[in-house]
Amino acid sequence: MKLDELVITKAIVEGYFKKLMNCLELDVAIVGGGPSGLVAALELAKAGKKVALYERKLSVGGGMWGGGMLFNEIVIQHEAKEILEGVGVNVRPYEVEGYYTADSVEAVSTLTSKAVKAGATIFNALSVEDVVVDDEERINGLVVNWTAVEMAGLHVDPLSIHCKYVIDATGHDTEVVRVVARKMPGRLFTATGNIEGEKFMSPDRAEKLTIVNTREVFPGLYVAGMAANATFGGPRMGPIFGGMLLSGAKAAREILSKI
Ligand code: 48H
Ligand code: FE2
Repeated sequence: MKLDELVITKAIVEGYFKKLMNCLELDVAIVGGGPSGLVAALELAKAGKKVALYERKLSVGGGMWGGGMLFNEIVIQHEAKEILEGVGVNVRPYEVEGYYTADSVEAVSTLTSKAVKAGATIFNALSVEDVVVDDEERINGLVVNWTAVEMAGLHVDPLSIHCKYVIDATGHDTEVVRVVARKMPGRLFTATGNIEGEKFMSPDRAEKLTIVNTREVFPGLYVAGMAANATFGGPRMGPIFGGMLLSGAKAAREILSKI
């Protein structure tokens, strides 16, 4: 066959346009495609909800690709084993009981593939820069722009989407919550009403607190993963990823109980 560059161009533009139009009104919008965001997307899509995930970078996976200090292995604890095994990741028991390891590239790629096949739409290279708030001051949408626009520092206005719930899964920087805290100071469901900030490394406490801290932080906005600890003042845990996976699953479960 003779290939035609205009057919190729039209196929791409039309395909993307359909995805975009189909995702203007969502059940759940997830910001950040690290381990917590990917698991949340997977679980919500499996439950039949309309879910899209927005990721600033070209690739999803966040901090999981590099394992610990670029050694591309992750550690997970017993409680999270089922999440990775459930999607078919090879999880290997370590010699100390309760600890498991997995290849980080296999974990990211498999979770991503399963989330997409379950029906989640992933928009990469898009950055979330703000939220939409309704008349009752409940978050009901996101404001998004191309990452390329953000990086170039261009003054280009963004576009918006609507959703019933937002999950901030943006990691250490807890970016969506940060916008809300800046625009509505003192209104978060934290002890001070503001972002408490991440604390020093303490894996055992951190992993447990990640789950406790996975909750609604402002009407319509949940936090998951590292963003949950940064928002509610939990410690960091280093390269153990069970808490991130379990947190994404909890955020999905809690939202599913409401919609
Ligand atoms: C679109 C955005 C935006 C934005 C950020 O950091 P992540 O991997 O997030 P988690 O919480 O799922 O996992 C945390 C884990 O990777 C980690 O760092 C751990 C366990 N650390 C322990 C320690 O002690 O350090 O992924 C967040 C993703 C990234 O891909 C960002 O690019 C993306 O969110 N992101 N996407 N719009 N405004 N902000
Ligand atoms: Fe980290």
